[in-house]
Amino acid sequence: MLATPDTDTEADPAFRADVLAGLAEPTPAIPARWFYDRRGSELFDDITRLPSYYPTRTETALLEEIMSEVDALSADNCAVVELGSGSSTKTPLLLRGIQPKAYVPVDISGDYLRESAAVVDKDFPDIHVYPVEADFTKPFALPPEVAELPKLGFFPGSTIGNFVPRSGTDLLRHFRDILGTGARLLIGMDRVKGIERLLAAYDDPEGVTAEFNLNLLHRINRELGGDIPVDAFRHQARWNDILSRIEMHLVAKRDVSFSIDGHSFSFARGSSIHTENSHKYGPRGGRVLLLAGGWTPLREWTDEDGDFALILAEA
Ligand code: AVJ
Repeated sequence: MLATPDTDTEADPAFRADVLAGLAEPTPAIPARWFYDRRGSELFDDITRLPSYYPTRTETALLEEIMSEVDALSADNCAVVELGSGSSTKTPLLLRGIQPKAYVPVDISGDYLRESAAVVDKDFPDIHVYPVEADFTKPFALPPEVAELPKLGFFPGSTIGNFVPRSGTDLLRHFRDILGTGARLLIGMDRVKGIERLLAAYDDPEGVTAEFNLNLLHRINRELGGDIPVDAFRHQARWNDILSRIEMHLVAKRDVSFSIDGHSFSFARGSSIHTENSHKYGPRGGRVLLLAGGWTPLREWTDEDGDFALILAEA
């Protein structure tokens, strides 16, 4: 008998399907969620520390500033459910500020999940930690231990901006279904601002965002057996005004052909692969999005310059 193949080295079938289907579209595009392999997650951490990438530090400072107000508006002994916990530094701020009874980090990456759960468990001995390994965009169950506790969803980072409004409202409704009527949600949204600052945040002079974007092609080569000549593509950030979003693209510097797992693709010079949307909301637009998703805004905070908003809403 032959030994069974080593499944650890097999690519995620969903990644393969998204790449092959996305590149064959008339407007080639790959969903932004595939940026985050180990290298991509490291590069994103580097992005959050760049001088031109204002969102992370603005949101973190804002969260610190408003914590006592959030605490006053939150139920005692609640369960904080963090949607996509990643390697967040914002979590301890919230936990220290409102002292919940339980913390439920939800993340698709088991590694990150165990890491953040262990850190919280050690630093907050009074908080029960119930990690859930799940894709927060798909149905999942909350641990039965938190069933009776009031829920506070936490969705920072402006991750909602990655979703086109139609799927963004679907996602908010999905959160409502999971957290239940009466739950609260603290959500971060990046605001519309001057185009120069937006473009600089997504095309830093250090070239980290370019590397983050191009890493997707390396990942395809690594995991899906592609032979993409990565140096034939360059990073581009565009402001799409009518749709109020930053788009990231990988633009072909020359005519280029490659194959992925037996499938052939050709890109003419100047054509692109659309790799990310990052929607920016004005005050009204952000609240309408929440309302359409089944959440009533209760309070909204921004930093002095109005660069970033945190909104507390109720289901
Ligand atoms: C993690 C989705 C909030 O859109 O600003 C940063 C990802 N992409 N630089 C964002 C990202 C390029 C980021 N989010």
